[in-house]
Amino acid sequence: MTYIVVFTGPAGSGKTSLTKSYGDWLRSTLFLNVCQANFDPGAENLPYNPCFDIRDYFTLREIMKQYGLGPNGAFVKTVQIISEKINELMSKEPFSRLGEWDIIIIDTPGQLEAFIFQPETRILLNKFYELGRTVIVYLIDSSLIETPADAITMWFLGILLQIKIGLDVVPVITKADILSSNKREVVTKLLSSPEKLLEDLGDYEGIVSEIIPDLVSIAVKTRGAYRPVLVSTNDPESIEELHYYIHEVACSCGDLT
Ligand SMILES: Nc1nc2c(ncn2[C@@H]2O[C@H](COP(=O)(O)OP(=O)(O)OP(=O)(O)O)[C@@H](O)[C@H]2O)c(=O)[nH]1
Ligand SMILES: [Mg+2]
Repeated sequence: MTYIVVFTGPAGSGKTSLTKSYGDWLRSTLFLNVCQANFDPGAENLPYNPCFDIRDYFTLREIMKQYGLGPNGAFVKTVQIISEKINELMSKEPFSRLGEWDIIIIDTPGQLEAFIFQPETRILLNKFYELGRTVIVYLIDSSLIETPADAITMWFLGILLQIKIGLDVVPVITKADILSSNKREVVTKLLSSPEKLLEDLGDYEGIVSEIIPDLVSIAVKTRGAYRPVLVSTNDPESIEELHYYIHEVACSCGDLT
């Protein structure tokens, strides 16, 4: 069965870079038949050679022009168009001949908030589930995490994604190479024992001070059995770790803790 790995995450979290480096690693190390598929109609330059490119059908710029929309409105429109054309798109390579591919990596658009809040996103992601053994990875950008409160907020974006699409999402920290040891501790706590973040949250005033412990307890409840995986595109060992993590999740075999 073909594996489908979908990289999602906020703008600039490293989806495209990871699509490239994970795909390259799978080819050079495991000699797998890998397809890197671009679903971002706004992408300008891709560092990989896509086997599917949504820009062959339409681009963000074309939609802006055609519908007289700004970039965000056009982006919302592109998600709608993808869902309307879903059957047509899935009848094309690589989806039409899945058996030829060991793994398809899906690079998604940068505007996660638009992507999450579009009901059509659910249609697209569920389609992947129908086609293959699918893992949706939510990338948490190290560079956006300065404090424990930042870590909790990033976690919640992932929870929102899960709620909206109704599917499990696996968190992974990106850009591990730029983490100082303090920040590494914060992100590791976030994924392994979020309750410990409470000790480091510091003083908050008013309603926030009451909400934060509740948010942390939801993070504890929703953490699941995921182990902290920190990747860096220039560190093959971390890419290998990511791969075995994805494999375990896809097979639901092995202990993820
Ligand atoms: N230091 C470091 N930088 C990285 C890493 N991965 C990505 N970047 C940088 O982060 C920036 C954004 O990377 P992209 O791969 O374009 O991120 P993206 O999520 O595809 O971005 P959008 O599609 O625009 O949302 C680029 O400048 C990358 O070079 C990493 O592992 N380490
Ligand atoms: Mg990208």
